[in-house]
Amino acid sequence: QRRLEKKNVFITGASSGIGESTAREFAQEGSNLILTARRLDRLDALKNELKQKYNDIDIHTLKLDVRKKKNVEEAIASLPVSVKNNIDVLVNNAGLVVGMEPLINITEEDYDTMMDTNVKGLMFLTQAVLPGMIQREKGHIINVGSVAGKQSYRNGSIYCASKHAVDAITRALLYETMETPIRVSQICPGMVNTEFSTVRFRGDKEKADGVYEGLQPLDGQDIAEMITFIAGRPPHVNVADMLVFPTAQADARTAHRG
Ligand code: NDP
Ligand code: 8X3
Repeated sequence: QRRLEKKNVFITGASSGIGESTAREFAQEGSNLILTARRLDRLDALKNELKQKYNDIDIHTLKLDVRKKKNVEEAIASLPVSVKNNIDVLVNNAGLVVGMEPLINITEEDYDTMMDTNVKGLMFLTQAVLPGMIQREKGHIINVGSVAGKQSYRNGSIYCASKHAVDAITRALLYETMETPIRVSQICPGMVNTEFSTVRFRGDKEKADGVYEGLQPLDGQDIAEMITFIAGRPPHVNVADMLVFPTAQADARTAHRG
């Protein structure tokens, strides 16, 4: 059964990593896509590639920095009515960590970047999309949390705080939507080899590669397959929370390296 066919799927952070792979997986399922991120050129390249492969799906790309409520509202308002009034799945994926240092060294700018993207952005998107879902009596919000939302670790204070917030928001939304048919899910990955660590180490690719040395990390597609699995369950089934590690990982900071 192709439950995701013709569904309108809105993805934040679709220009790279998990979000980009998630776009590919939904496209394969026949879903229409609304792809958003700050790097529009990448989204357009992805759109062209997917349109060639699957010519019967609709794809919209939008330049969207999720940190500002105004941007989120304007981006959604710019979509055709038939799309903006029919978002079936929202994947709140955009997120990042900058730096790996003790709390006492974290700058206000880095704090704002992480919290505004990972927490405020997720809130703004949810506020923009959930009311319509409730009205239409259908919809699914899938939040990309992290093992860092289950566990804090040294030099990860604010990123962990932001992902604990995603965990808390997801759990609160379960109560706030339980009288409705709307599903709210969270997926919490461990190590996924994307641009994530390069961003964390401010562009230092060597340091980033070191994170995954000696083990096989997950890749974007591994998580994307989980996301389409979550979205593809029948309407009475909600995967509320899913923690996914590489086989060699046991917690946020414990892994076997061969
Ligand atoms: P990537 O760096 O590869 O992708 C991050 C995406 O977020 C990019 O598409 C980026 O797009 C987007 N993004 C960043 N800031 C903004 C912003 N202000 N507005 C809109 N989009 C933004 O990393 P991942 O794919 O790994 O990360 C995706 C999610 O997965 C994040 O929420 C991350 O915290 C989470 N995660 C990642 C793990 C990992 O090990 N990789 C593990 C657990 C969770 P652009 O720069 O074009 O705006
Ligand atoms: C990313 C996973 O462990 O690097 O969210 O924080 S971790």
